[in-house]
Amino acid sequence: MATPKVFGIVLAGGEGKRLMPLTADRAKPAVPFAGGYRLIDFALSNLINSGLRQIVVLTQYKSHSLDRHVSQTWRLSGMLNAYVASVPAQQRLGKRWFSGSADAIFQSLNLIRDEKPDIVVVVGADHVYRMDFTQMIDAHIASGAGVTVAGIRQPIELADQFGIIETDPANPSRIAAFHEKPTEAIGLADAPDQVLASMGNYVFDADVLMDAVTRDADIDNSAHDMGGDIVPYFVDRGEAFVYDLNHNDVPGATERDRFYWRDVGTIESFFDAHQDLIAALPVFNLYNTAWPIYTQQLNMPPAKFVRDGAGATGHVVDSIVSLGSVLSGARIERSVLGTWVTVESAEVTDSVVFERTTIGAGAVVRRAILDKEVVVSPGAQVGVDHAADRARGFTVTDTGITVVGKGIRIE
Ligand code: ADQ
Repeated sequence: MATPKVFGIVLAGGEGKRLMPLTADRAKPAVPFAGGYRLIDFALSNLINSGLRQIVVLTQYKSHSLDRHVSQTWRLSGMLNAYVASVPAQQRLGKRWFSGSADAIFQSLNLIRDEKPDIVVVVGADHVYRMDFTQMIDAHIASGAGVTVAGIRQPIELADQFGIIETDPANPSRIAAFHEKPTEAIGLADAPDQVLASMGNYVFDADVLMDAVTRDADIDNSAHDMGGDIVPYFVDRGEAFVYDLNHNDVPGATERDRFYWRDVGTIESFFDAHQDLIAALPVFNLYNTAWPIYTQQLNMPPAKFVRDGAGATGHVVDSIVSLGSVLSGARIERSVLGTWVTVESAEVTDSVVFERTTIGAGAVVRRAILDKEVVVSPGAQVGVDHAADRARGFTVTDTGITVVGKGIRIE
């Protein structure tokens, strides 16, 4: 095939229940991450860096801030027919919303037909990673697969969160069995404590994808789910192949983040993924200019670090501080601060703070996630006494992470 024409579909309609309260009024792909980014920026940056220029984002649940972010940030050139278009569920085929990710594609087939691509790349919208899809597309074309599923090794105890791939011993690229979120899994032959998980990223020949979701739409007892229904259909026919992320060579990757991939579906994983960003030699390096992660940085002044009113200096280490923030005598360690955050002479450790949150003098914030526009009053404490946090209605996870929802004022 000459250079194939590739179309991108980003599935961005999931609810993200396990990230509550951060998804109380935004879709999971719109959840802020790493200061000024949103989760969807990782998937979109990977597609753009891989050369795709026609991309649709299928949205459904609480899509307003996601839609606004995509339309404001991801404006490509109309002249070159280059676009990232956010497409809400529209009930084009009857009075029903998307009933699953495969149905979202089925209801959007007109978008594929309009572009007439050779290949369609379908990706999720809520993972932090770098990946060059051109390499996966090459592998897909070389194998002649119906679908190629991106895979990555994960600890076996996480098997129930993913689609689990068993490969054919005679041909390790071919998927012999696929179990969507199994309660029990068998470890890999060379690593019994690991499984090969689907990353939720797929490459299809366009006509094959269109046939599969159209066929699936007619099956009454189907959940119309990419992982639960479409992939198993190809596995049963012996036409599903896996592309292991370990074969992906991304420009500028470090030894540590070469094969980094994190599903940030839970508060714990969201919190841990932030900790992966902040070390001098981070587990995931945001500073790789050869494969940039894009977002929109509006016109904002630089972050500023000053003494507090009494002239005392602050201390900021192993942390990320975003544009527009002002820290006055603040003591910040192992934390990620979003844009326009102000911190007086308070202590903030092991925390994630979203945009426009203010933290007053003498306050203590430990192991907490503060959503946007939270006000921590002078002297107030968060993450210090979990019983008190729960009594105030905050979410406290089993591992002791306190989450404070958007706009809450803590006295
Ligand atoms: P999950 O992420 O649990 O597992 P799902 O909830 O379907 O599967 O979400 C996949 C993507 O589709 C997400 O980006 C979500 O936002 C989106 N999505 C879900 N429902 C949608 C709808 N109705 N309309 C539009 N978009 C929708 C999947 C795979 C597993 C794989 C994991 C990897 O099913 O096999 O292991 O991803 O995280």
